[in-house]
Amino acid sequence: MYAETRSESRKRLLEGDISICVVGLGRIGLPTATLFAEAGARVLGADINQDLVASLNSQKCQLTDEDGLPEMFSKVVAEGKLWATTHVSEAVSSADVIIICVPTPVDSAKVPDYSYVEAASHDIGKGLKPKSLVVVESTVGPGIVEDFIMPILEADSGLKAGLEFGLVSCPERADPGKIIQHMKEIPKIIGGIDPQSTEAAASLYENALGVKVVRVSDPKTANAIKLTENLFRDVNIALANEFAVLYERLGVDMIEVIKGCSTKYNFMPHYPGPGVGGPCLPSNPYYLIVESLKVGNIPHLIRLAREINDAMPDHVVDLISGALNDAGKTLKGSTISLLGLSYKPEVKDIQQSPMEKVLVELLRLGATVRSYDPMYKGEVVFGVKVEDTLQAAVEGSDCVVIGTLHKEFENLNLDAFVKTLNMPAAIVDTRNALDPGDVINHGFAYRGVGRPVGKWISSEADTKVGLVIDLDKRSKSRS
Ligand code: SAJ
Repeated sequence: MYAETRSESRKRLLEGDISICVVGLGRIGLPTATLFAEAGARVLGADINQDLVASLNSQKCQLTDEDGLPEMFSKVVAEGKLWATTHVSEAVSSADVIIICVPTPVDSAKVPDYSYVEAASHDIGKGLKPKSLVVVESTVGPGIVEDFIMPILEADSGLKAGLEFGLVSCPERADPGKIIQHMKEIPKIIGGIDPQSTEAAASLYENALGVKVVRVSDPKTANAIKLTENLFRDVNIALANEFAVLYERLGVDMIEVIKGCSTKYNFMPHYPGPGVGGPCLPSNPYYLIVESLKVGNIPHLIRLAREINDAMPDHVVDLISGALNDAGKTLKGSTISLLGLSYKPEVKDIQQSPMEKVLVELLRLGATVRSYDPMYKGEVVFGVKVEDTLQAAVEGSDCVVIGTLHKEFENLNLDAFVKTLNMPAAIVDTRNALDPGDVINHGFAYRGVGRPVGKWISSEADTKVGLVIDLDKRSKSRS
C-alpha cells in the first residue's frame, strides 16, 4: 500500500483487495470503518471495548444520531465487509492500512491525555507489516505524530517509518451528527512524514471516499490546521459570550447586534450560549497550549477564551437566580426544569456539556432539578433521571431553562406553560429559542444570555416582574 501508485491503489480497492484496520470505533472510527467498507475495502474494526465489539458484530450501530450511518453499517456488516475485534495487533498484522481513531481527551488538570494513542501505537507496532500505511485521524498537538507516535511504531515493529511503512496525519474534520456526509464533502488535510506516505493516503481517501484532498508539508502542519480551525471557533465563541454578558448589562440585545453585524460581508457570526461543550472545542486548545509552552510561548488569547467559555455555566445560574427573584422566588427550594442536556442540537452527546455544570451548581444551591432531552428520554444523565416527556419535566416547575436548541424546543407552547408551570414562574433562554417580549407577555419573568435585563416587559406583566419595555419601539425596530 505504502509504495503503490494511485492506479494500483485504485485497482486493488475496486477488486476488494485492500484491507484496512480502524483502531477505535467511536464517533469518528465507526463511520470511517463503515465508509471504507462501503467503498470496497475489507475492514477490520478494532476496539478495546468488548461489549461494543460484540454489539457491532451483531449489526447494532450505537451511533443512532449519525444520519445514514446505521443503514450503511448494517449493510456492510451483513455483506461481510466489516467486522470488529478486540485483538488489535492481530488485526493490524493483516492490514495494508491502519487508521487510528482513538480519543484524545484532556484530564482534570487540562493536560492532554495521550494514553489511548500510546496504547494503540504499541498494539499497532506489534502487528505492523512492511509496506503498510498508518493514518492518524485522532486530533493531537503539532509534533505528537512525529515525536511520540512514530518512535513507538518503529520500536515495536522494528521497521523504519518513511522507508518500510508510511505514516501520515489526516485529522478528522467531520461534525458530529453529519459525519457520513462530511467525510465525503469536507476536504481531507493530509500531511505525511514523506511524500510517498502523503501520496498513498491521498490515493486511498480520493479513491475510497471521493473526497478532495489537501496535501500539506508534514503531520505537524496537518495537526496545526485542525487545531487552528477549532481554536479560531472557540475564541470567537468566547468573544460572543463576552459581548453577551457586557450587553446584558448595557441594555443592548446581542442577538440584534449579531443580526446587524451580519449585514457586513466580512463578519463571521458566532452566538453566545451556556458555554462550549463536546469532545472537540473544550479540549483541542490544550493540545496546542502544551506544545506552545514546551517552546516557551504563552498563548494568552487561547487560554483566556477557554476561561470565558468555561465561566458561562455560572453566568447561566446567575440568570436563573435573577429570573426567579423577579418572579418573587429564590433559587433555593425552587423546582427548575432543564430542557436539553446534549452539548449541541440533534446529537446524543453530553461530553463536557455546559448543562452539566449548570445542573450540578443548581443542586448545590438547594434547587430541585428536573430535566428533559429527547436524546436521553428515561436515562439517568448527570445523576438525574431524564423525564420521558417535556410536559412531565415542566409540570409545576418554577423555572424552565432552555439549554440545547433541539428541534423539539424550537416552537415551545408558552400558552401551555402558563397552565402547567407554578406561576408566577420564570423562563431562562440560553439559546435564543424564544422572543423575550413574547415570554414576558405571557407573564413570565425572563432572562436570556446576551439579552438585556430591564428592557423587556409589557404593561400587564410589569406588576409581576417590575421591568419595563417600550413594546411599540421594539415592534417598530423589528419592522
Ligand atoms: N457554540 C456556541 N456558539 C456558537 C457555536 C457553537 O456556543 O456560535 C457551542 C455549541 O453549543 C457547543 C460547542 O460550542 O456546545 C461546540 O459546538 P460546535 O458547533 O463547534 O460543535 P463540535 O464540538 O461538534 O465541533 C465540531 C468541530 N468539528 C471537528 O472538530 C471535526 C468543529 O470544527 C465544527 O465547526 C463543528 O463540529 C460544527 O460546525 O458542527
